[in-house]
Amino acid sequence: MNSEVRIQNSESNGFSRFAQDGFQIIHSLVTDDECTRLAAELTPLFERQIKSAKNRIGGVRNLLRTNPLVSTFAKSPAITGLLNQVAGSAVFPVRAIFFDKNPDANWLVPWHQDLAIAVAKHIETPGFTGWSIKHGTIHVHPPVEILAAMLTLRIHLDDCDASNGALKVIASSHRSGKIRTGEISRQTTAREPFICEVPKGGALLMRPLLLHASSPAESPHHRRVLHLEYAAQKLPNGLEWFDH
Ligand SMILES: O=C(O)CCC(=O)C(=O)O
Repeated sequence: MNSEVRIQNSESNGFSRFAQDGFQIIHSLVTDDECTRLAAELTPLFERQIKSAKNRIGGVRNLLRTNPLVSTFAKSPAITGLLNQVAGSAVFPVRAIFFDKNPDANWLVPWHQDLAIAVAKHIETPGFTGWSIKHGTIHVHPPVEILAAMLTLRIHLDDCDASNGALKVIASSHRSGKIRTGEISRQTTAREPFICEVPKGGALLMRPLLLHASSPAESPHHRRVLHLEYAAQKLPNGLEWFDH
């Protein structure tokens, strides 16, 4: 793999690069107070999950449904207003997950795209494939148009740098649509990843189709992220987003 380099991609030029690159770092989005409130609410949930899951590390899921603070935050005009502007249409939150990479939960995630959405019911529908149940919730791979219109906003509640398990991405890879496995390894060896260093209170805005991965932290301390996914359209054929 090529060595990882840091290139500039910040909101200093507005969101003009977002369509091309499929991601953008927003250096300051959430106040210190909001970070503290979210961290105080969500960290104990993650710790409880780790204790009960015994080594099975995953985020705390379904937070739009179970946590009023997250739900209110995800729907706040400050956040949706920004995302509507980037999307060019009204978006709404459909999934919220809390991740805390730390000494007890120091995972790696291989290169992938986020292809699955959570839905309320299994209704066979043309273009919807790969039905599964994850963490008790029905998931399916929707047609590429639905994924391409979605936005993911990852809000950082701690400073995150390259040594701290930052997400790495392949710029513009979202423009290839759904990428086959062999093509994923071709793109990730041929291209230099961008390491998404994000300060506390900042956020990474990205398309779910963007190739991304993360390494374990080298000097692990908390790397808390509230991961919010937004959709731009209703689902067809009576299907419904699980968390809308
Ligand atoms: O937060 C991470 O380290 C990885 C999360 C991720 O890859 C995902 O949500 O798809």
